[in-house]
Amino acid sequence: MIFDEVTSGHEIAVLDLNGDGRVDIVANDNSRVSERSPNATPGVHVFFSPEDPATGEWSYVRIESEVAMNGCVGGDMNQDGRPDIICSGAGNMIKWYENLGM
Ligand SMILES: [Ca+2]
Ligand SMILES: [Ca+2]
Repeated sequence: MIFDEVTSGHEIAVLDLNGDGRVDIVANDNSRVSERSPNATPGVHVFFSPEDPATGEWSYVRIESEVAMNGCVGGDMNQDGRPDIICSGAGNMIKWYENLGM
């Protein structure tokens, strides 16, 4: 298991976000924080693959925590050589997360 704290996982995209040759994982979470689920984790969770994805430690960053997201795809929107993430989510929203490198 890579992670077990996605409240309501919806779709997954895989692409190499940090350019190290290993595909990384973008996981959507379309849960909503409410009285009944105060610990929901809506948004977009990103996992960077370690050298050995089976035994290594994945690094994790949550790039969206405000709104529920349903699906993401990768694509280099601004042609800077780094793949960006485009997601659709709650509130009729389509959002572009620019990959600023790391
Ligand atoms: Ca990678
Ligand atoms: Ca880009």
